[in-house]
Amino acid sequence: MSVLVTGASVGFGAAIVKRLIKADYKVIALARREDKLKELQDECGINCKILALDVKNTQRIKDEIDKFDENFRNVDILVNNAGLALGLCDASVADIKDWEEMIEVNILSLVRLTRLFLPNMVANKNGHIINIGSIAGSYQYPGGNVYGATKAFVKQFSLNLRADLFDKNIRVTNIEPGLSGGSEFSLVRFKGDKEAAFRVYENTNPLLPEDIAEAVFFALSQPKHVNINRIEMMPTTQAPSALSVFKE
Ligand code: 8X3
Repeated sequence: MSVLVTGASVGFGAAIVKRLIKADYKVIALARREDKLKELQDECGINCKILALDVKNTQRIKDEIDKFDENFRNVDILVNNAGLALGLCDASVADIKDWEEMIEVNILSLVRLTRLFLPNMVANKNGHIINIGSIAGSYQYPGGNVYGATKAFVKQFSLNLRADLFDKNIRVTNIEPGLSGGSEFSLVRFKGDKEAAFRVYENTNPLLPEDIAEAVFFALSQPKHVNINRIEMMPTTQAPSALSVFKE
């Protein structure tokens, strides 16, 4: 039995890997950057196996994991953490390529991986799928357009999975963080613009990757008869804003 964590090289993913290693899980850390994964493996030891592949390469991921030894190849916990936001532009000027990439990673790769690993969980009558969603899936904000919509998909997909899996001993949890520092999220969103990324967190006290990792561990460590459907979490200093009204 093992856990597969996607997007594991830095940020939430790396923190989730470390938290689960600490709790004695066997963890497969998947990401594109092998050098970062090697650092993670050095820190985590033999209970961590690394796999340097793009999360879009879903069939290859499954094929490589099938070749792992029996401690790792039987994935019964899938943490779909890989995802990204690209741009914060008004919908009328946003780059369509950014929209397509977010749909590709946040939706298509997530559903493909889930579909590939579910049959084994069903056969074993045991499993847990943890999706990393976002508050952007519930609360709209200017420029959030397609990013928020992908996270709304992940939220509803998680709930609908439960409708198919409640009688198969497979749990599904969607974790929905708000403003989160300590990751490359904003650097990626602003295409490497460090100043713009810095300004998002300047003088704030955001969630940290360790907070999200703790929520993952909380969902996993509940008694077997308890399914945590959703965890919506924000920094204490963040709140949804009032409705906007444009006055001419
Ligand atoms: C990250 C939270 O508020 O930046 O998904 O969209 S937010």
